[in-house]
Amino acid sequence: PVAKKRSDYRAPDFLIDHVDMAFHLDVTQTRVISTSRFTRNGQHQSPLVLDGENLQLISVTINGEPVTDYHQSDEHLTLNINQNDFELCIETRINPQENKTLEGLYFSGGAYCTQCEAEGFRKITYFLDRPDVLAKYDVTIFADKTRYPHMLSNGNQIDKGELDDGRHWVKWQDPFKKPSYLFALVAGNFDLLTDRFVTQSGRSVALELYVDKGALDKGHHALASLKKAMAWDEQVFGLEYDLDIYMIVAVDFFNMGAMENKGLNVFNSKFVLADAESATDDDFFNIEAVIGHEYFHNWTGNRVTCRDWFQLSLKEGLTVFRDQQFSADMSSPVFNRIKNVQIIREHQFAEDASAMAHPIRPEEVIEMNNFYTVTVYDKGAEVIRMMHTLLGAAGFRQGMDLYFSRFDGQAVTCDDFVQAMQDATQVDLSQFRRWYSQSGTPKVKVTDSFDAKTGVYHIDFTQNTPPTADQKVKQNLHIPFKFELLDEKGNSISDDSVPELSAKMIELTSRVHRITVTGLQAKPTPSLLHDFSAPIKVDYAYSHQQLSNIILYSGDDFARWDASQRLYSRCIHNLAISPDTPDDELLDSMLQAVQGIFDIADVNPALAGAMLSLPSFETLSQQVDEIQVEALYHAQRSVRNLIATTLSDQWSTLYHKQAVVPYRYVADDVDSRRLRNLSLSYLVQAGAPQSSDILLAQFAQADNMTDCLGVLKAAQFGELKQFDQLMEQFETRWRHDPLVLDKWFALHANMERSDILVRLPLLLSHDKFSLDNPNRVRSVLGSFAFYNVLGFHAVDGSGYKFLADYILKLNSVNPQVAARIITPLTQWQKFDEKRRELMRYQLARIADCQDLSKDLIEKVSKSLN
Ligand code: DPP
Ligand code: ZN
Repeated sequence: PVAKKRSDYRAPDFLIDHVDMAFHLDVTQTRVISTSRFTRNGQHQSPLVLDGENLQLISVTINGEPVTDYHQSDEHLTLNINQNDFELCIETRINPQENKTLEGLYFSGGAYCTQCEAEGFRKITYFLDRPDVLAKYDVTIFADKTRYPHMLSNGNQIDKGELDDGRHWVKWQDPFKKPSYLFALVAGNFDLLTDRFVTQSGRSVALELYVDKGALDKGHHALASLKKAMAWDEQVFGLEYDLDIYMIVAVDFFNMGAMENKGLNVFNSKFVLADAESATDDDFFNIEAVIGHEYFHNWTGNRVTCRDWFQLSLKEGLTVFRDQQFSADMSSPVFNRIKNVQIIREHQFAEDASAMAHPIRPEEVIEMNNFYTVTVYDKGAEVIRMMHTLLGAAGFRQGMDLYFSRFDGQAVTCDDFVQAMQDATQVDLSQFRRWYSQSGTPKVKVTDSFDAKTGVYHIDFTQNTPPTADQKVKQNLHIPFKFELLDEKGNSISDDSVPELSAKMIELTSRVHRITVTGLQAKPTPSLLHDFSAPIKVDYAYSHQQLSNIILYSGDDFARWDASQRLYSRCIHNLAISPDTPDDELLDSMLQAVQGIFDIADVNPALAGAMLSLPSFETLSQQVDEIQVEALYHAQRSVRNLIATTLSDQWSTLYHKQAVVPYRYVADDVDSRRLRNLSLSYLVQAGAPQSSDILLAQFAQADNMTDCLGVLKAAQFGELKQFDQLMEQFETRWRHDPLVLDKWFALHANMERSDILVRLPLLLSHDKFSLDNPNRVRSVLGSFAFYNVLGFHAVDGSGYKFLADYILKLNSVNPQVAARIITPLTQWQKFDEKRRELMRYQLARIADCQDLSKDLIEKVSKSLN
């Protein structure tokens, strides 16, 4: 396969302004008749080249006349046409039941549904399947009335009827022009939850949530979240919903989280269904976030869409930023910010360090599905956030308003977005644009010096972006860097003659930036990168004491958390390097800091919950040049053990302080449950007296999944003998609930036990395991490969081989999911030589496979380069 390049963009040769589609649904033989009005775009004689894959072509007519002069290949249908305006009617046949890729039209648990982003529409009919061809759609669906009472598509239902043979039909019309990737069709027999939302201008919108039969009670949180999102977008961005109906359908078989099809979102049921018993606080949180995300796409994605797929971050980075702001407003801002940053540090930095490194606007793509990445999404959101920081909330809003007034109804580029931000505010973003074209994790090295005699303090910020696999030469970036200087009492130092100090922000643009402050009594403590104001790494040689000061006194809660993480990281890396000669002074100051955090728990439980958690193995990995797996893993455990045992009384107090109240998903209770389960896990790890009684009591009494899963995780991590028995009980109780069973599978796959590679095959032969179901695959193989450190990285390579074996099986079932779970193998660069070789060996094995999907070819070949 050949890569497409961003620089090769050409406007389409033809445009389509209207499509009329008829679907005669049949499990193996669905007929699709699409009639489109085409116009030639510009002066040229080029043929019409339509995209299409896995389609059985039945007939083609132009302006009602049958056509036989066409050329068909695996990916295209080419027609020589003289007319400039014409109507093309194409009938194709497709097989939804055989479609395990879950792209195009497929079957999920007895219902038909579609997934067209990025390039799935071409598996439904021959079309100009590219986001810059915007058309109006009329869609008529025919199917058996008893089995498929609900038949949905985008827009408004305008007609319906019945046929003599037991089938019925429904006609939908979408008044908005849209690209084919936003097309959706669903047919099935669902339970339906309805509600209304009245917009700020007084229009009443019908809200409809379609779920599996019997799951109605689990839909309320999703629907409430939708209403919150609709109100929030009006308040914060002045954006109102534009159709009379908004539908969401939950399905069990879905490659992604959810899809923002115009007026008809299709969701992975994981991001819809929740009740106290079966869903955790995190599930409730994620549902609200994803419902918000897809809703916000209605403006940032649907009304203004992408010109080509290289511009994906135009809609995704912006919409992730919007959903992050929404979540922050709905719960704890600092906790949310920490979550966002953890994703960047665990996964995005790892992507930058791998062969898959790419800028948020990629330059070259073989399979577009491979670019729905943490870089495009999450770093993309950080880039939007930096603009928000540079322009201020009001300036950002002006930029958004201009963006919509300029581009509503169009397919545009990232440059268009930045230009609107710049034109609305007159802030010069020319250097800032490099964030779109430059890949990699920038580093800012901070050094300082203080002259006690003169009271003069210099602090230098030096930026540098190390080369990445895709790009050797890097330029200086425009980096908003928030910070403050603390005096020895912990007060923020102000000095009107130093504008960066008053603004608490430096805009780094050149390689080195120096600030000088005079008249100081003592060397200050720089508290750096407040609120993670840029997606970068910061290097400064903090003393232990300085870190403790920041934890206690910084005005920025994010910085306080970050300092706690630095202190833990330092202890862990130290111990990993010299396990036999621990730095007692360092460990003492860390333990003292933790003592202090217990006090924070009373006033800011959300912050304390985050501060009492150690950095993950993935985060720690990004802090070193070469990962020493066992040493790092055991050092992390030892430090945790030290905190658990030394402070076991405090953990016990913290545990018992958390009142057990009937489950509600509200911020205070969520924070309290987090502290309770964190304490439980430390108590169990310390083997504290009564800890297993406490644990068993919590398991027996919990009225909610958060506390129940808290027990299982603590028992798993603490390697309690009761673990297996609890898991058995859990399985018996939840076998019928696929989403809960996924948690059970994941807990097994995460177990750091020497016999994990004996247990995994048992899991995969479990009667509820299926390679066809992406959630199940992710919960077993994904959890193992991403999070089972010792198992996956077993020195004999057995973990790598195990993953590779399953990737090869998955290749022919669902390439998109296969290409996602291969990610940990592609990140071999930072491991020791032996592991690098073993990982590359498995990649080479995969590369040798016949019939490898484009998705895997792209990732494997890049990784082996
Ligand atoms: N459904 C995916 C998302 O919303 C792709 N658009 O991010
Ligand atoms: Zn999205």
